[in-house]
Amino acid sequence: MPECVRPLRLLFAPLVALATASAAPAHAQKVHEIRLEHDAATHEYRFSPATVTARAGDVLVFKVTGGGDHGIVFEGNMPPAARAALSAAMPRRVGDLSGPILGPRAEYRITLPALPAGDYRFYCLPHRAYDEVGTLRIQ
Ligand SMILES: [Cu+2]
Repeated sequence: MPECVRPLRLLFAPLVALATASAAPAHAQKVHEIRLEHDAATHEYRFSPATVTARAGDVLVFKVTGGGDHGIVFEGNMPPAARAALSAAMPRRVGDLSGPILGPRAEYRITLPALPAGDYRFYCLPHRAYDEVGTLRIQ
């Protein structure tokens, strides 16, 4: 290597390393599928899985697989900043922390904002009385 190139390489190597590090996500984005199901035999409505462990940047994909219309509402017992961030991340909201009514085979995606670690409970509005509830666990 020519002598004049070497100092330049020494100068740029840390910069390249820095740029590469900041471009790489801290954690690969994960997609979590949550089905909204109805069991005709037992008359149960449920989220499956009922508990999802996720992190900021992950995507929750709610998929209606049966039981008519569903809708996702998060319970509001969380710090105001978390409440505002989660609400803002919910597309086509009809109210605070309240998603739209989802018809048969509908999908609803939420890309998670940064939230304090803990459990965030949610329920299905039309099937609240049937105990269709779930938990988002933030690590
Ligand atoms: Cu439901």
